[in-house]
Amino acid sequence: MTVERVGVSFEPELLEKFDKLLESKGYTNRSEAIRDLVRKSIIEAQIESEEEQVIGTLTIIYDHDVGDVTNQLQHFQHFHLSEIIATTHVHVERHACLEVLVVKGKANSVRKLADHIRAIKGVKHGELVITKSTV
Ligand code: NI
Repeated sequence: MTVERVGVSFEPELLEKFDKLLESKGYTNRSEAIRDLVRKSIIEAQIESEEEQVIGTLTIIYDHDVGDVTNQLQHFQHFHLSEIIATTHVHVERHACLEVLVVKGKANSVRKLADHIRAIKGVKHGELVITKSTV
């Protein structure tokens, strides 16, 4: 892979703060840190687009004793085979379950799917993280 070198100017105070941040995050060189920040910005902009193909996780907490929540979640997942590609279930407490769903598809479909799952009675909380495998 070829690379191009670019020069970036910083005010000394800003550079000092940036270097401290990099040290605390375990970066050993500025270039890798700046590349990661650029990738993050590009991905954030891309996943704003509704048509963009994305991959991610939906982490939910639910109470399996509330109504029909377990059946509804199972049914929903079997109905969305191509978008929900893997799940992990953890029994957290006596009544609380955590489930991580690996999701993929168009950004707007994945967001709608997450909204529907959050809206199921018994699902207390759902956090969607979407990203892309390539920039
Ligand atoms: Ni459970």
